[in-house]
Amino acid sequence: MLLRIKKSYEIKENLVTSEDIYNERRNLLKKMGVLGLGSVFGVDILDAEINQTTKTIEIDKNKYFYDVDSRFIQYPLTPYQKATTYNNFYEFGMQKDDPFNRARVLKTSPWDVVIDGEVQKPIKISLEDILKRFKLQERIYHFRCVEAWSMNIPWLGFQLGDLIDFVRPKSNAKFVLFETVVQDSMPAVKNPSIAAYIKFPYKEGLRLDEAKNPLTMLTVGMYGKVLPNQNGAPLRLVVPWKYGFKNIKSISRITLVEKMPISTWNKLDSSEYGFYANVNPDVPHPRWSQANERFIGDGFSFNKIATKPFNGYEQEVAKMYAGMDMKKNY
Ligand SMILES: Nc1nc2c(c(=O)[nH]1)N[C@H]1C(S)=C(S)[C@@H](COP(=O)(O)O)O[C@H]1N2
Ligand SMILES: [Mo]
Repeated sequence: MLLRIKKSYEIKENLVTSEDIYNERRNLLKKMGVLGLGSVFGVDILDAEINQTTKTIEIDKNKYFYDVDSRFIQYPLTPYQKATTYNNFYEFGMQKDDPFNRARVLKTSPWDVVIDGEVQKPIKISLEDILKRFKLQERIYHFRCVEAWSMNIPWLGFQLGDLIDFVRPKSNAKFVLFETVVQDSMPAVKNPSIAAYIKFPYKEGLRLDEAKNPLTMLTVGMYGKVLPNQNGAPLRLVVPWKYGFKNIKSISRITLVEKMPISTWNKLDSSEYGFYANVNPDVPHPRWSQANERFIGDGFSFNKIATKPFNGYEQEVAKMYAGMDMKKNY
C-alpha cells in the first residue's frame, strides 16, 4: 500500500508550517459571520479563520485522516500565496493573475452537482450533502502543468471513486465527463475574443478506471482551507499523474458516458493536448520539451527538476496503460 494513512499530528512539522499563513490564526470567524460557509462543511468546522487576501476558511485538521504521499515529503510545499495567485482559470482571463484578481465574482453557494448519464441512480446533490457523505482527507500531491511548471499542494478532498460507486454506474459506462459551471459574471464567457477560442463550459474527461483510481480526488480545500475561487471552488478534480489542465475546476456536472468525451483542450488543438495527458518526460509537447519542470517553491528563483513518468505516480497508475503506446495516446 503506497498511501499511508496518517493523523495530522504525525505529519512532519516543517511540511505543515512551511507557509506562514498556515499558522496565522486570526480568529475572525465570528466577526465575518461565516455560518453560511461553515454549513458547507456541516459540523466539521470547529475552528476557522479568514485569510486576509483570499477570504478562505481554515478547516480543523484534527477532524480528518490525512493520506500523506511520502515520496514528496522531501520537497517543500509551494507557498500558499503562490498557489493562489499564479493560476490558470480561463473563464476569468488568460493572464496568470487574472483568476486571483477576478474570481471573487464566482458564486459558490448554494452549489449543486448533477451526476447523470449511464448510472442507475442519477442524482442532483448539494455540496453540503456531498460533504456529509464523504470523509475528507488531506493529501500532498505533486502538481505538473503542461506548461512545465510544478507545485506541491496539500489538497483536501475525497476519492472520486466513492462518489461514482454511490450513483452505481451501468455496465456500459466507460468514461466520465466533467463540466465547469458557467456564470454570467465570468469575464471570459462574455468576451468574444476568448469565447471564440475556448467554448465554455470547460470540459474534461477520464476513463472510468482512471476516475476510480484511488489517487483521483474531488477536492474542496487546499492548505487546510476551503478552496479559493481561483483554484476551483467549491469542487475541483485532482488527478495527480496527469497534466494540470485535466484538473477541472468548479464542477457542476459529472456524466458517465459510453464514448471518450471531447475535452476543452483536446478540441482546441488535439495535436498539442491529448485525451490522456499523462505526465511523460519522453513525449515532448510539439512546442517544448517535457523532460524538466520549474518547481515553484519559496523564493524568487525557480528550481529546475527532472519530470518523472506519470508525475511520480507510476507504481499506482502505469498498470492501467499496459500495452498502450503512450506516444500515440498522449
Ligand atoms: N474550468 C477550468 N478548469 C481548469 C482550467 C480552466 O481554465 N478552467 N485550467 C486548467 C489548467 S491549464 C491548469 S494548469 C489548472 C491550474 O490549476 P491552479 O490554478 O489551481 O494551479 O487548472 C485546470 N482547470
Ligand atoms: Mo495547465
